[in-house]
Amino acid sequence: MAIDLLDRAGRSRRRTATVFTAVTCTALTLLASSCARSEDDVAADQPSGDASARAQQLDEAAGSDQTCNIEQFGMEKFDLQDMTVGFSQSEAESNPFRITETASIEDEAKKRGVELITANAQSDFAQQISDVQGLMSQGAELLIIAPLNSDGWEPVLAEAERKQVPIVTIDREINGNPCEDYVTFIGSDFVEQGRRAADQMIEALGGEGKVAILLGTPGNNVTTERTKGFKDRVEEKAPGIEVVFEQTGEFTRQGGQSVTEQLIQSNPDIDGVYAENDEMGIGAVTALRGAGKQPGDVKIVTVDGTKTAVQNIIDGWIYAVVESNPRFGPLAFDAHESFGKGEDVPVELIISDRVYTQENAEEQLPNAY
Ligand code: GYE
Repeated sequence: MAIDLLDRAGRSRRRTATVFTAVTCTALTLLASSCARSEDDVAADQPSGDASARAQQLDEAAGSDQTCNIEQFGMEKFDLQDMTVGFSQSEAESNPFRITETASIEDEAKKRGVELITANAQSDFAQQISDVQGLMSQGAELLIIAPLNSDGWEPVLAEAERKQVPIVTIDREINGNPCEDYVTFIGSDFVEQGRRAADQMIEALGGEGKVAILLGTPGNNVTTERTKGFKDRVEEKAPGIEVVFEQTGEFTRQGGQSVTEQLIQSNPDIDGVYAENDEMGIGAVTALRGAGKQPGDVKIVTVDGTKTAVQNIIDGWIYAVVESNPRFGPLAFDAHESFGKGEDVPVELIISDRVYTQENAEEQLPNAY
């Protein structure tokens, strides 16, 4: 069954203040009228830890109103079932976000009986460009790309256009023109993730203190937007909090650890650490432990929702984790399927994420990855 991704195109999409009031529904019941429920309802009536509780849910109030269909794109309709799909993964699979994302794409292809070929660029952007070109020359007729960087895709976009290969990008954006260079982007609202991380930090510190930011890798919209959301919210809501240190930990555990070791040297009185992903936050915990700190001495807020990070909330080392759900398989294949049928696909499909806190970490741990 194709999910009508596109019902939502006709709806007004005013962004809501918090995801708790946003209308969400599971990928499997996407846009059926019965799915207009709040995240609270979903959390309340689904046993935690089941597959539907873990599935990505669209935030129907978010995203742009623009849609794309195959006629506008200048292609003939196709049946997803007959196509070979190429998937390009950006980063090494030491990060659970990447492991879960790849598994979700592979599982969905298997479930639907669609042929899939894959490549992993191991965090090397030149490699990713040649990976995607390689996927096309191996016969990929549709692409799902998890981009490492947002800029620099021109050679791939030109070739995809020439070969008429539609692109769906997941988790980070490719800078280009929707419905010309790519069909749709599926991912989180990263500015909102930054704001929600700031809300947790403000609460943890009672609105006062010195904070460090462990930035993600430069060159992608995720890092830029998670930083912007955090800083804007702190400035607006908690002038007593000062960001005194910012450095990239490259989205890796080792990077987060070594940057935090430097931080402890230069700012021994640091009160809070905002790590732009869980792996860096876990690295920060190792550094703080090594410096003789106790759980809770420095308030740590992170983004992703890995099992290790949520366990660290239970253990008292991490204050809160804003989720970034990497289970893209169902929505990515739905998008290609709807597009192939000639339906209107929104050029942005924004998912809603939960927040793990001290109150819910134990109960919600089965939903972490
Ligand atoms: O949060 C992080 C990964 O692009 C949303 O990249 C993704 C981010 C994710 O390295 O763990």
